[in-house]
Amino acid sequence: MTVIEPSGRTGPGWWRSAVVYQVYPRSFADGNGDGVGDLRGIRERLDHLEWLGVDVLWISPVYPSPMADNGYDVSDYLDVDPAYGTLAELDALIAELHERGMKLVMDLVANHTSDEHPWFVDSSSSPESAKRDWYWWRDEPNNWGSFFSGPAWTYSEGRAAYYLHLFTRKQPDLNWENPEVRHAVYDIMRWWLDRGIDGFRMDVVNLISKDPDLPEAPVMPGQRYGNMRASVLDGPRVHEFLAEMHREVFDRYEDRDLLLVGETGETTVEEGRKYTDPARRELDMVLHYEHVEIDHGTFKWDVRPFDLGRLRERLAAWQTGLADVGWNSLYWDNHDQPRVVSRYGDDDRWRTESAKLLATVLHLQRGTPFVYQGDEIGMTNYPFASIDEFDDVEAVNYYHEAIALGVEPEDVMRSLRAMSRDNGRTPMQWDDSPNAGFTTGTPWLAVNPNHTEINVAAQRDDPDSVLSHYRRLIQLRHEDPAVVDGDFTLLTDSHPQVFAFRRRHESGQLAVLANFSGAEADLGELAEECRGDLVIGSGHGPVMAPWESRVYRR
Ligand code: TEU
Repeated sequence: MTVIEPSGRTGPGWWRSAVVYQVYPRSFADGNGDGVGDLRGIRERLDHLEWLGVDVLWISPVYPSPMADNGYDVSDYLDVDPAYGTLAELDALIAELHERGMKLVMDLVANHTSDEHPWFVDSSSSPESAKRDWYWWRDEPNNWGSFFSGPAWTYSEGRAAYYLHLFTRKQPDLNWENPEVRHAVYDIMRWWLDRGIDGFRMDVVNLISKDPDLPEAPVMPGQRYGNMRASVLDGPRVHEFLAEMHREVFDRYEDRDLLLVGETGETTVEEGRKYTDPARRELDMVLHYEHVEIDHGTFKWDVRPFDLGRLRERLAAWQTGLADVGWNSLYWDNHDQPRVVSRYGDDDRWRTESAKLLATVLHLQRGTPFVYQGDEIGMTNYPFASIDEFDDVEAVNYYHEAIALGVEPEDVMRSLRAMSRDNGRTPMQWDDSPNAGFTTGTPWLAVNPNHTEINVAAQRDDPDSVLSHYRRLIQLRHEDPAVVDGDFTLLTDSHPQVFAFRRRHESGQLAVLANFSGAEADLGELAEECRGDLVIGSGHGPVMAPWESRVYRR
């Protein structure tokens, strides 16, 4: 085991004291008035990010794409889609970020390409294609279902065979068993690093290794297709592939402070330790899902009530599981999640309080926090009234599949309202003007009507705003070594309302107390923790107000 010490702002482990900000380019800021966010828009908003204090910007894909999945279907890895701008503008963004002391991390979608990528066009053209083994082809499909409803196989006329796609039919899965595929991906990665970017967020990287037999999968009650997870998640060669990627790519840039983040949906703590163990040289950190599936039943659309006990237990498991080896990423929201204030907080009466509380408990855990655009002002879910208001392929496909299976339309809508990814994709709310300052044109997805109240301009100069709170938390990470390196202990595993933990460090310790409820909470024995300086919060005494959060340092 290699322990990385100390966690300075540069050098090995620099990302331990860093905060990442995720931009979903389509919805962040529109610089040319066509209703779609773009690189110019991002560049015009860098003051906001610098003022907030974030260290790293991760942008969701801006590569040329038919946009079947909003850019997670890439048709050219070495360019920028005209909807977002040009390569020259991306170079300018890199330079401008570096001038401000920030880094740029790009999304790398390498589990699959677009079906319009030249590799797939070639592979599907004939069984004799030189790229015939670059994707997963079979004469007969197995019973797997796609993550986005429907079968995971589509027939290709040119090839007279079926190809595998774990997502939409426009996202064929690359065959990582083929070394030519792996080396083509490594070439792309080096090309971008040579251009000056500072790392990658690797999309669904724990799906790249499949059980090569592609065995039939169990069909769950009420489902039409087999659940392929056991054959594709954290597959047999995934660690080998990531170690190879590290050797072939990152080892060549050892003098640079890069960030290697893997999105590893539905992975376990045990696998997370392997992915992030510095001695194994795979990834710096993983984006796991357990804490954002607390309210899922048998599957994502089977929405269950929030359960504090489950959340606390899963977060603590990752904290303690990666305490002696590896490193956590910390996030609530991203472009695939509904807004956390609506989900685990209260987006009505206690909106500001619950947004601050959620920020506090996330940022003060051990790990690298990720702020998703709009988190910093407490953006909420959108009041969807009809299926026509949804854009996301996952939501639209699920709607049609569920209706065909006989689920009542109102039940489907209830699921979509709570869980749809479109909740996290509505335009960023900069001000109270008609399109929230996002665009001067017609926004591609509706702006949340609550932008008149929830927006950056309204919060920027208010010391009690959610925005000021985020800025304070980011500063605290930069200043307080206990936030970065302190250990983590849960202070209660049974309080029905309170999530409380301690971060102990040689420089002192922090106690974080959070009342996850709209009722007062009696701290009981936890009141002993209310000692030292109150660095976050304003409450006192053994009873916490609804959605109150406090942090003491001693
Ligand atoms: O997400 C991975 C992924 O598995 C999610 O789509 C997840 O299945 C879903 O949100 C929960 O049901 C990544 C990207 O972040 C996402 O935007 C892409 O759609 C997906 O991969 C395919 O590239």
